[in-house]
Amino acid sequence: MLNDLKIVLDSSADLKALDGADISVAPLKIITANREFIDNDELDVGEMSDFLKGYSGKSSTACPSPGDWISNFDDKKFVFCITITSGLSGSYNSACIAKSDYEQLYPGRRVYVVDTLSVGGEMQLMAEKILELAKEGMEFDDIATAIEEYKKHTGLLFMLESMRNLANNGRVNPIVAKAVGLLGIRIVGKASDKGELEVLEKCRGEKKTLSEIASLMIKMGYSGGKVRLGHSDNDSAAAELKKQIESAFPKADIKTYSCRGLCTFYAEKGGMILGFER
Ligand code: X90
Repeated sequence: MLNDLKIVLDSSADLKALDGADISVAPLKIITANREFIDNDELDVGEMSDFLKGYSGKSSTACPSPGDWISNFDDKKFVFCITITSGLSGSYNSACIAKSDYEQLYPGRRVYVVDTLSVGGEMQLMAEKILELAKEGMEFDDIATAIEEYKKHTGLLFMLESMRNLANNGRVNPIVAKAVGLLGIRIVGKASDKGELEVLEKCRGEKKTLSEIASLMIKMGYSGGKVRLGHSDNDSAAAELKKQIESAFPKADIKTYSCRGLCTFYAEKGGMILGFER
């Protein structure tokens, strides 16, 4: 199984490598009037942010095409696609088309598409789980079943200081977004059961916001498992939150990282996105 296995994530997962697994990334794109950024290894995320800071025109994003997905399948017999929530993007749809094309073209090969109903770190947890089960020798169909079960035991919280790009691209209610920008408040939210953005709290100071996130995690069922914590140019907040979680759960497996292009575009400067087990 392991030798025949490919895990393909779209770039909203913020993953570049996974020890012991053959993974690839299908990039999303960030599009402006005069420049297009492909969210792959070549993208300089800092340079993109600087450009966007000085850019006031229209900007949007685009999900990978079915062809973008298939080109990452690498002729492998067993492929798992891990997509950003179908509630906010067409990526899942593209991956489903890629699956049916690939399976038709190469009888005997199998593709399973996981609609994570989430983004970022929660997607990483699913990739890690697939690898873990494959290493244990589990069969393809059983991994597919197990990952749907695992999905019920993971969650996603985020903190945003601006929702401008989310609102401009119709991914969140513009009235909610405006309040965040105008009042300088931070919002804390979660991925809803349908895989949409749900605002939970509005907070002022960063410190207060971080302890709010920590208590929301526990309320959602976190009890010391894995946390994959991404941030957009906010190393200090990520480190502080990690410290807070560790003080309650000294054995917690927490990794922090910088967001790639797609999440940087939507989470904007200061934003944090964390996936965790519950
Ligand atoms: O297909 C596309 O063009 C991509 C659209 C993606 C839109 C949402 C990205 C969200 C990134 C922001 C906070 C987390 C929200 C989570 C809700 C499930 C991160």
